[in-house]
Amino acid sequence: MSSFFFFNYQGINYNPVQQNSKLEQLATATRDIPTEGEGSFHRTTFGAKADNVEVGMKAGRRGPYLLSDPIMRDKVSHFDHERIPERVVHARGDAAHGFFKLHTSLEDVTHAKVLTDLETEVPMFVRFSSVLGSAGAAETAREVRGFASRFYTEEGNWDIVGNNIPVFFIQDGIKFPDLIHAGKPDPKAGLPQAQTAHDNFWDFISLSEESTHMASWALSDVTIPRSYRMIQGFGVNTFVLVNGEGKRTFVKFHWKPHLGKHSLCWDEALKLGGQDPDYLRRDLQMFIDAGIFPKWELGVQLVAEEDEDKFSFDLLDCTKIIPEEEVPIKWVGTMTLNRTVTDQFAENEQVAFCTQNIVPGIDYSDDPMLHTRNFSYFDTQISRLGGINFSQIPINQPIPQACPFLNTLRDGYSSKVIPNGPNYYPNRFGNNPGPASVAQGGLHHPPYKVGGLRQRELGEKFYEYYDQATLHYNSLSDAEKANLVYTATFELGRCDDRGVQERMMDRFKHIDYDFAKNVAANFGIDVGEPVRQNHGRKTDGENPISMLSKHNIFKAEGRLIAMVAPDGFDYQQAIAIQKAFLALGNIVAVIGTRKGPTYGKNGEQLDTQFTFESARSTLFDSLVFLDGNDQYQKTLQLGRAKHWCIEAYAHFKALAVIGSSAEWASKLIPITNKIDDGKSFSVQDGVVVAPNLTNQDTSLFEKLTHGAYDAATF
Ligand code: HDD
Repeated sequence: MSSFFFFNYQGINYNPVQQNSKLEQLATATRDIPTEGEGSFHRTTFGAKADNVEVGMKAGRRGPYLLSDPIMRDKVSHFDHERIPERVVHARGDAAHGFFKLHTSLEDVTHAKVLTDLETEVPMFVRFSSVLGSAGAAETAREVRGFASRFYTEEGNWDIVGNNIPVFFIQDGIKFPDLIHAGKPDPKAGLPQAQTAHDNFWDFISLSEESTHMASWALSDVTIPRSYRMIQGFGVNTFVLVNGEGKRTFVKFHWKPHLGKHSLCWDEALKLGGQDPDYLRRDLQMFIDAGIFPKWELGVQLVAEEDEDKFSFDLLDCTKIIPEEEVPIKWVGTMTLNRTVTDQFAENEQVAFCTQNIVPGIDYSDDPMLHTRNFSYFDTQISRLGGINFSQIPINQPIPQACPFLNTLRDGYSSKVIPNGPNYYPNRFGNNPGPASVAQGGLHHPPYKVGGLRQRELGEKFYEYYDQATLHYNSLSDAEKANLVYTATFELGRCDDRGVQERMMDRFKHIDYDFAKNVAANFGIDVGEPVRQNHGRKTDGENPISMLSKHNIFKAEGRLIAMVAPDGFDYQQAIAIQKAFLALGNIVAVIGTRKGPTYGKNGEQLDTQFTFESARSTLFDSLVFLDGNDQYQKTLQLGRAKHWCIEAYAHFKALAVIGSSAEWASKLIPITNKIDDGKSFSVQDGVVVAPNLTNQDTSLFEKLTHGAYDAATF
């Protein structure tokens, strides 16, 4: 068990993961470092055992260093070259292994095995990331999130390199360098880090009408996710599926988290940035290593080739979604992440996702972003990973049993294979690595009509920028709309250029007049008259478009629970609650006044993982204040303990206050500790209040945990 997490999990055993073909291949590249015995000597990179790795060779005991010392040179020189360029975007990320299991075949629209074979578990590697921050940036900064997934299929590697937002800022990838330059730190000042809250970024957005829709997402709560286990993923670009007859069908890919989508409060995100800059990485690893595996459903939206033009927007324009009410999502399979990486550099850093990586049965559409991306991802790896042979790095190799090395591509920096066979085709040797027909499983690009004048242009429908921005705004809940105003006020409040602010208010006016007025009021800007009377489609009723709405599912599952148990707590109750939460698939941390033992009211002992000082309420999804004796209650009078309760309540956490803690809490937060006669507990404003709870029946605690989560749903 690694010690990099907050604590060792109580009651949950590390769940060893089944092997799969990709993990087997990675195992052959893994070098275990023996801890003792003959093999534990340090060897130089040329294989010799070093006689000393702590003191170098000198001319005389106190004399100058000798350059002839091979051990020092080997060690220091390797160290000098340890760093490689970080990704130009998405530098900060975390990754995990897993597998995909299809449950609904798409055989009518594709012959890709991964989308038609219901039996095979396909190995996967997924990397979550933030976009602008450098490799060490705080993870709770407000950022768009990357969701890059690789399927190691028997027909080759297939990558969906997506984000947690279904659209993008720009329509043509040729603008990407400008977008990113505007978002990254200013070249003179070198700041700010991992933020869009500055003049350059909003300057670019305010001058790029097409960005308006994505800006409405970037300002929404999805940019401060609670966990990578709780984000959606979108392929963003339109791809094409191809069936055995060569028929083409447009497709958008979706990932939906089983745990629901869940965001932090802004105040939490700000605090966590300091309290635990690795919050999301730690969360992902902690839960996977605890055997509580995150899962996502893969969904597709399919549009027949002949229906391409029936929409008010262009299917090739990645600043637009296909609304679900027009094309429902078909859910076809489940991805489970069940193993963390062995080495961050070898796997997380060296994985080279490329949008161009497709398998037979999948093809590209003419989305202009996709085409530039197909160029860029491959291109960037050549400098980032030191040459053209990056596909030979273990994490990037296709599964060797199914996809053996067989081509005439040769040489280049750091080739890791010894090719034994002809290096040209066709050849006279009879072992030609030749092309495969469709029947033999070859990549198939069926013909379709392209044409027109050569020009630097976009499709006509690309030039409508606002309808879907309004659609997105309309589908937000009232709380989300209010947050949008706060966020826009924060982001533009960090801009000093009045022109930038004024232009953004104009953009906002195209999204929604009231929204623009509410933000503009915080800047003393008069937004004037509405721009359009009937702008954008409205959604009827309660968020009918699930892709857009937040769908906050608070479940007592996959959560981190703080159980407050300083000396004098009710031990029986603590154990029952802990069991109930663990059985539902949560991790429970014990909070006391000292790290180490904490003692129940009858002297029973539990180990704490945190004290009120070593953590804050922000780290947890839910807090339980137990019943306890006078000593326990005395501890709760500490300012810090009260702060935990008040802060958690302010952040809309699911809380439970039991026995004597109910009265204590009723003086801190707006709840009453009186409940109806005959009731075990009441749920008030997301807080389970149980002043008379003596029953240690586990099922009651299970109900209690659910009660708090049900009540916290808004
Ligand atoms: Fe990109 C990385 C997602 C447009 C150029 N991008 C990168 C990653 C994700 C995305 C998730 C991280 C991959 C990883 O974890 O290693 N990018 C997107 C999405 C886009 C998008 C959803 C819009 C549809 N990107 C985009 C354009 C370009 C790039 C238009 C260039 C023209 N992106 C890159 C890159 C990166 C990258 C420079 C940096 C590191 C890498 O590729 O491997 O090539």
